[in-house]
Amino acid sequence: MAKTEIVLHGTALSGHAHRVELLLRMLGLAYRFVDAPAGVRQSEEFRKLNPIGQIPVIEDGDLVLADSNAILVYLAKRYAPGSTWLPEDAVGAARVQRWLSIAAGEIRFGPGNARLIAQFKVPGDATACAAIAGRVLKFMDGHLSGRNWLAAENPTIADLACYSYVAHAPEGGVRLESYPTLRAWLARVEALPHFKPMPASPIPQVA
Ligand SMILES: N[C@@H](CCC(=O)N[C@@H](CS)C(=O)NCC(=O)O)C(=O)O
Repeated sequence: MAKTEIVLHGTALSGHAHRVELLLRMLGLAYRFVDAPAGVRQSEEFRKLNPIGQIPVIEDGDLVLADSNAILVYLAKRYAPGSTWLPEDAVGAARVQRWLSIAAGEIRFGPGNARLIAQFKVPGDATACAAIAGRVLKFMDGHLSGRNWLAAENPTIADLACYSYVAHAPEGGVRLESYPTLRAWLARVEALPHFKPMPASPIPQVA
């Protein structure tokens, strides 16, 4: 267990921070959430934690670590070594890594950015994001056919990394109705012990 309370810098509506909070909770680790909205992220103090100004960042004793997927890997290896959250064997680890890359790639630039454009007025090409979202969600729906989890027979950090921006895709105008297998997987993640939802964003896009 953690010797000290882990500090998580994030915001309530950041899916990148949400995935970290999910693993902290599921591993039963003591943590303190520190809100870091845009104004804070631009401060000199925050830039000492992460020079590129992004959340999430964790502080764990002397360690300062940024990047949601890097943090998931760290927490799993540091606090749950040998557990099923992150397999040790070559193929198992590579399967998880593949989905961490999809979370940071197609999911972020598809449903993730579609939500940023719709909810937070971040400039971007909503049509291009919707196209990326459609491709990756269709792929995930097919991949999950006959499987319960993305990368293994059990939940791994891959499922947590991919969950938040897929679950909140409708907030970016990306519908999930045509992906029943994907929606069943979302429900399985939500049924995991200690799951906590990310709050809904304020502007409805899809009824
Ligand atoms: N690769 C990073 C991306 C994190 C990210 O994009 N965070 C957003 C909030 S969800 C952020 O801090 N944006 C502010 C910025 O990029 O300046 C990760 O996985 O943690």
